[in-house]
Amino acid sequence: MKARNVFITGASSGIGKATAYKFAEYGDNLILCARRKENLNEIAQDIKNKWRSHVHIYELDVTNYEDVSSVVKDLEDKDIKIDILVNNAGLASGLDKFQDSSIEDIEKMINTNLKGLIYVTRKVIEQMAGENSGHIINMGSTAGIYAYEKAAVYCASKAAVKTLSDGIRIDIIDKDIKITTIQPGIVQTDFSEVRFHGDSERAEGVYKGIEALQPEDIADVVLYVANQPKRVQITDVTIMANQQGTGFNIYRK
Ligand code: NDP
Ligand code: 8X3
Repeated sequence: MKARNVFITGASSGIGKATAYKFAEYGDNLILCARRKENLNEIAQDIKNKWRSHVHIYELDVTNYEDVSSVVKDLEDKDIKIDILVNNAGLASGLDKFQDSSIEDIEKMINTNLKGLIYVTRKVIEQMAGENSGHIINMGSTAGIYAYEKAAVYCASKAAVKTLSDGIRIDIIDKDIKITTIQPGIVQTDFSEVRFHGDSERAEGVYKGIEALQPEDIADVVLYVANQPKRVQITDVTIMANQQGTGFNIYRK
């Protein structure tokens, strides 16, 4: 099979990084984006040492539409067509009752999880529509299905990812483009450390007493979704830890 070009946002850690390794191992080429370029450099080098993948890296803040446009333009100039877009960049910032939450945290989540994802998708889908092929895989969350306390804005941003995916799928129905929402439950990554603004002790507490999902578990699902025959479009996948009932309904041993 011909190697595909897989564009992954938020590839510098966690689920995005694991997804990069999974596609590289499978034989695909990568375009990796995130703000931490030093992480991307290390990942790209390691992947090139292990497999044959071509790896392009871009320092990119998805909240900046001009920068998003420049990256997509640069790829076009290099005649690199994106076959699969994994919109993974995202975060939670703070865990506070809505009435106590800071506007900085709120804006960070909306700008990254929603506007950033829209910016990247809006640019990339033009190219995919021109090619009449492509697959967009958006990282939602169980938080988008089940709201939980002190996370109204994060949950709303992830619910929006699912709704956006469904809306785009309808609009692009006349093209051979697939749209998928992946909705993971609790995955052990830097997510909680970012949410708690670098408080690693508090972040560790989130994963105590539960065998959380690992980033590779989600990456496996992303690859599975991407490897279906042309006629098969997996629209949504929800993956929870075994000790998870709903999003934040967790049985801790
Ligand atoms: P990590 O913190 O490990 O990874 C988040 C990634 O997003 C990093 O690579 C980070 O890169 C990138 N990112 C954040 N902000 C921006 C930005 N403005 N521009 C570009 N990249 C950005 O956490 P996860 O791997 O857990 O999170 C990945 C996705 O999975 C997120 O969308 C998250 O909401 C979702 N998710 C996570 C779950 C979990 O329990 N961990 C469960 C369900 C969904 P950098 O800082 O270098 O820019
Ligand atoms: C991240 C999962 O349940 O911690 O989206 O919000 S959760």
